Amino acid sequence: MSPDNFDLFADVEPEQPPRREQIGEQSWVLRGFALPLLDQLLPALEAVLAAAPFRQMVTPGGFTMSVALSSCGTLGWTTDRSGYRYTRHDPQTGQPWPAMPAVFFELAQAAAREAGFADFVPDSCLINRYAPGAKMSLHQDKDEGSFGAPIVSVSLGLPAMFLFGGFERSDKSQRVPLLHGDIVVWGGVDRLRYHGVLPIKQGHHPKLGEQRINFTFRTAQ
Ligand code: MD3
Ligand code: FE
Repeated sequence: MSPDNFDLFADVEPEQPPRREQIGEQSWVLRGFALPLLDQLLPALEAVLAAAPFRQMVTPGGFTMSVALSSCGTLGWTTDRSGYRYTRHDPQTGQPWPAMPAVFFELAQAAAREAGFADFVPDSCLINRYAPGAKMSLHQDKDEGSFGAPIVSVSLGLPAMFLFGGFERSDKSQRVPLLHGDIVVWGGVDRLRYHGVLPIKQGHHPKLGEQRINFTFRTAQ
């Protein structure tokens, strides 16, 4: 009997699943990457929301989005009957969007680096709030001034099924479950792929309650 036969686990899965999953040529899921900073992220989020509360916005087509939005950073994404755009001021308060908390910026930059994008400098963080039933239909993100920078997305609270499509709306999409603390980084050739979120299922998250919150960091300008 060779010593190899004593390696009982030679052909089974390792105990820990890979922490970094590739979902596209230049797209990565970093499982649990936000968890070490959670106790700093949540108070910073509360402070942003005190100045710029969640609100539901209307699309150019006249539909009220099921997802409620806020923003921080120099530029915030907004929509109304006249179109989608980035603004320097919160249209609801007339005030500049709250500054991006340093811990948000550091986390987004570290995640981008982990996925191979050095020196990501986001100037915008869109904050999406999904109650159970809320969804985001397949779309492309193309309101940004340049597509050279990646996008970093942080998932908190209730789980979501993310849809990662192709370059045409009709292309088949892959389903990627996103859990509390997961970060996804998209860039390069994947930057203009269609994507969306299936309706969030009812549930209770011990830290976030009955909601999913997603931060989307972008270089908008
Ligand atoms: C994939 N938000 O706000 S994460 C959005 O979970 C948005 O709230 C979703 O799509 C959410 O626009 C998905 C972000 C995301 C952003 C840009 C992408 C995923 C992307 C660009 C290309 C491919
Ligand atoms: Fe998007």
